[in-house]
Amino acid sequence: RSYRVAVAGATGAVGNMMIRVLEERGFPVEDLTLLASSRSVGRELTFRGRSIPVRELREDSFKGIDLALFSAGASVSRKFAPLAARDGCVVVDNSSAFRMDPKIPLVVPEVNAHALESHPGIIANPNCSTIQMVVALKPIQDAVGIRRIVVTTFQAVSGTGKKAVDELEAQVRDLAEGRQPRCKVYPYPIAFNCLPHIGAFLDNGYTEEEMKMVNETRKIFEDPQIRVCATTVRVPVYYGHSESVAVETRKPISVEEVRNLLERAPGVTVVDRPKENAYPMPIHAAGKDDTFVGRIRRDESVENGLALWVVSDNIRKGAATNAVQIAEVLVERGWLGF
Ligand code: 2RA
Repeated sequence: RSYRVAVAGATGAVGNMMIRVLEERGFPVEDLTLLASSRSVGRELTFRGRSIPVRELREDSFKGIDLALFSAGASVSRKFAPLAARDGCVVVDNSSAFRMDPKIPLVVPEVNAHALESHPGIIANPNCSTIQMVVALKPIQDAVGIRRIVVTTFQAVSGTGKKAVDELEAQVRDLAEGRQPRCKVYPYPIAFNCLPHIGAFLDNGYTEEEMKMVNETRKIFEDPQIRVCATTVRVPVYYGHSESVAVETRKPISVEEVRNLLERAPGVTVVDRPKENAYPMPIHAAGKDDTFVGRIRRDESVENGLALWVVSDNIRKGAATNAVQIAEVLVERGWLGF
């Protein structure tokens, strides 16, 4: 059977990618409804060779819709996702609105698909930087348990949105031509710079993005004991987040065993031949759906320590592809109703 699908936030970077991924993966779409703010009404986007008009997102937009993929910001999700669910539409929400709600499953299909079974009509897509990390760490968590994670991220500007991609491009040109770089999206130039500042700073000295990695990891692994210290950094890369991940496992495991586990892990591609200059990089991960892991080595500074380098396309697996994969599991397991 096929389904009536809606994308809310269709004209954004992630919304656009959701449409492309639905098409690429041949999701059984009977009819696609594209929803966005009134500013975008009149635009048309292509799906399976047909132009589809963008309609204004309204309270009654989800009547008769089976599945809605949301990526329009937390405030829009908070307002419209419950209305969609009330109309019998299953929502996969890419915003942060419901991720920490105990009643709402927070899901990466390769890691905790089982959590989808009891969904209440709304399912939360985790933050991009969390998704790639838990995909890479899942085999290690299952094999020997994880006591502690120390992660530093190197996040692409596309995570902020199209305006940030345009700003980086403009700043590089400004600097190359001797002009002062224009800064509208970030407080400082991002070109040839690194900003240890993603999301608002909290009273504990961490940013919202860093606390997402702490809290979401614990929820997805269903393990509140895991200790996580995150530093999230914006870097002048267009697509693809990179992460330096140090892990303390509960039981010992060899680097060879870790590599073997990762080579067999769903959604993971191991690129780890450093002597041949073979390691994951955004330039290779962008445009793909896998999570790329390399630089696998022991962390000698602690007992049972491992260090990894993890790279993935933040718009695809970090957002759109993960959301569509959740929808695929719902269809495969007959969980699209609720
Ligand atoms: C970012 N993870 O990279 C956040 C939201 N996509 O900006």
